[in-house]
Amino acid sequence: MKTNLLTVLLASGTLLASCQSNTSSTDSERTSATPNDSAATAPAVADTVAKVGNPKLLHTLDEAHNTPDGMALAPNGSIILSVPNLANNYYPAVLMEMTDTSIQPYLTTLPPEPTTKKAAPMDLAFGPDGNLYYAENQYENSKNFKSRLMRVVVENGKPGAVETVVDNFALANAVVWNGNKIYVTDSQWDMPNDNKGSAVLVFTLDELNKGVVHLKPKTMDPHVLATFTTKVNETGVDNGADGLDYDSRGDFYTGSFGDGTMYKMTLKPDGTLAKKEAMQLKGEKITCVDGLVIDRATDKIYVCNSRENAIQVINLKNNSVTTLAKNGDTNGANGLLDQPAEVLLNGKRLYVTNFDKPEKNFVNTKSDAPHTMSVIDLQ
Ligand SMILES: [Ca+2]
Ligand SMILES: [Ca+2]
Ligand SMILES: [Ca+2]
Repeated sequence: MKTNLLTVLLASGTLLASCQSNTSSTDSERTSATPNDSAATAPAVADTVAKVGNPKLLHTLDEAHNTPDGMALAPNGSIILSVPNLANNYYPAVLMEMTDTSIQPYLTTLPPEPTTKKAAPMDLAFGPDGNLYYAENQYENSKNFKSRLMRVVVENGKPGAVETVVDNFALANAVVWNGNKIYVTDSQWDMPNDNKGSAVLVFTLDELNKGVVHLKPKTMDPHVLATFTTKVNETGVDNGADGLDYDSRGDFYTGSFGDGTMYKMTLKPDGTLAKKEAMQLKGEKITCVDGLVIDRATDKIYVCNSRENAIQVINLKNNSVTTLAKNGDTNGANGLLDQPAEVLLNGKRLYVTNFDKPEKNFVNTKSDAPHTMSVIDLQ
């Protein structure tokens, strides 16, 4: 009898819509004091059944942590998570520390950029000096090259002072350390003759320790390793180079958020660029590249396809593309993908942040509660 009733309820669009309406108004009341509250403006969305793969719920975040983005594996085995709160920046950006069973504040005093008065941490990584570095996306606050690379000084495992190490990025996004060099993508490194530009830049730890590096916007600054031009499609997004990592041979890979092109960068022994090439991939199409991570044991790239609400895998042995997980237009409940932004691999467990801040023509159509982290256990 109960089963029958449940079936009737689930099968009834009217009853289901009524349930959603109740949920939505409850959220509105709860968060009425928060301007631009995504939970208040977006009705709850019916979960769609996972189409591909089996993402599971890891953590649910409250409205004060509405837009999780970057992740870094800490020396103690926990994961540091950046929460820029770009979907609802009424709440200040923070860093969280999480394990598989806990999530708590790590650093809630990120210094605002002086002109935008916001902090905006994206990807982050621990350096060889033990400090934590994070890239900023101030682009949504200012198009005038206000983003920075920041260093959280870590002492005895605890975060301390936060200082600027590089400024004048447009939209600093992903970071990765290889040896004593940090590589950073700027998804909006426009040039005088290219307003669809983006770049990968590189800095040595020694240089960062000598004082703040001031980039020269709209130039081929000496720190620029490679530049890219986005082919703007029906999404209208001109953001370029986004996720970044290197494979077992030390070759670097990035991809364009706006058009989905994957690029391979081969370096000379002195670290300068030998070759930049658009990858010729086969199999499933990648339409948008957000965060990515490379498993250097298998040389597979795990790519967040933000537009398609999917995690895709590029096998670098034959450049084939398969889809690991994909969902429809969800709100993220039960761990279903809700516009994945970044992936982190720890053993055979793939951690996924659900950014949930859609652009035009994205599968995900609404920023909505719950705000979530997912995991996918690899075979
Ligand atoms: Ca641009
Ligand atoms: Ca959501
Ligand atoms: Ca959503």
